[in-house]
Amino acid sequence: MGLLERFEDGSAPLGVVGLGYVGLPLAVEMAKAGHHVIGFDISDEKVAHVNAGESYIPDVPAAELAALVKAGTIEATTDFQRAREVDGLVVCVPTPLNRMKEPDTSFMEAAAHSIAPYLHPDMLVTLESTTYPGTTEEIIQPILEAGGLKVGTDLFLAFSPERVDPGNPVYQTRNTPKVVGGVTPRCTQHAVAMYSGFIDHIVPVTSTRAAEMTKLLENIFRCVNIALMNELLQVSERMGINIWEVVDAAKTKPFGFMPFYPGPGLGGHCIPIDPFYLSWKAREYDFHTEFIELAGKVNENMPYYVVKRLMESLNTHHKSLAGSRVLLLGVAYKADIDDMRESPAIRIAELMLDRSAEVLYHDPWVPSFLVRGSEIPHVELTEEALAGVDAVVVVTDHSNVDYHAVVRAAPLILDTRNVLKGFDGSKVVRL
Ligand code: SAJ
Repeated sequence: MGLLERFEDGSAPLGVVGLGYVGLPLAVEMAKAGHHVIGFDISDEKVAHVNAGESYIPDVPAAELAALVKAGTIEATTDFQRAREVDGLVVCVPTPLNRMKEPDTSFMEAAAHSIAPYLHPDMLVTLESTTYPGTTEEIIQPILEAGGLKVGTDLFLAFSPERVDPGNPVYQTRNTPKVVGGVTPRCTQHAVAMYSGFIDHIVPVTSTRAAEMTKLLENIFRCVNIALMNELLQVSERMGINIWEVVDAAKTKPFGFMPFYPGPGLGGHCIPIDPFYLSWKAREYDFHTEFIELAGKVNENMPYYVVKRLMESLNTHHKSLAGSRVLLLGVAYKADIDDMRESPAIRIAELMLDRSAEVLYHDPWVPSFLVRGSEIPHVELTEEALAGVDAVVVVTDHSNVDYHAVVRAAPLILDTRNVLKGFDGSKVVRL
């Protein structure tokens, strides 16, 4: 039976390289559809957790994983030689930026080198890591073909961007449409056949580059629009206009508008990073993606703007930032999650420390907040603690916080998220 048929009837053993917030949910969906799944990771700890049926990804219920492991449909290993046992292999490894804000493709390359020796004829490999157009064919394909297999004839290769939104209560791996683009039409055909077995809606495009660019468009769209709101926030503040009221009014337009909101800066492992994958590659084509660069500049400036507004607010209380005790309320990169990656709270804390403020924090999701290697003291939101600071800065608007208590007890609150909408009065300052 051919590979297409083995994908379609679920008999094809599948593999996932990288058992993180993308890879583990994907492996579970593959197994729930009946495929035998081998999860590959370089982390002994992750492999041990999976084989013990212990989920370390909130979107993967432990009971579900344990049942699949017990049934023998999912197993994990650090032994990449076992890649020879699968017919389809999906690579889901990180694509960060290096210190120079340039793409770091080392994780993808390492994954490709780890599996290349064990590829066999009639096999599909797909890459899901967010990256610049050209990565699949310029970097991954040569590594996979080094052993003599030829993409498009005896090996199939495609790109399919991950669209995992951790914690999203509506959209998970199975019901989020999946874009796939192959090196050749037959590669696309095989990728569509594999993903169709465990994802409801597949969206084929004509090339790997189109698929790579699709993901970048999705996230650059957010980055640029957030930067636009951060710029409009600043001009509105100068004009004495409440931008939050304006956005709420604008979003009553039932067509042709999508609300974004200003904030303290851009956090997370996608939005602040993905755009720079494109702007870096564009230079190879003598093209400067000025929108992206400008958006990056505006967003990167927001922590400085927040500290400026804090200093101005303290001044109205005849206080200087130097020597003040400031409580950061909510430090995760967005509400109701525990992820600190690229959180603007980190930069805000650094800037405050540089200006000799005493920094404290409270975040029900984040038990430890390290800034330049030092622990920022965590305080409980007691009336005494709130009355004992000179200012509170709401950096992230977690829902499980008693904002009424904060407004009652704190002498001054700078709200960077408009979570105190409706709380008026001199001590609440809206960004
Ligand atoms: N932010 C704003 N203003 C906004 C929206 C977000 O300042 O109007 C800030 C957030 O506080 C955060 C950063 O931008 O610091 C990124 O927020 P995000 O809402 O874009 O959330 P992410 O980073 O978790 O983005 C992910 C992305 N998902 C994938 O890449 C698969 C993104 O494409 C999703 O659209 C987004 O989740 C989502 O909608 O939740």
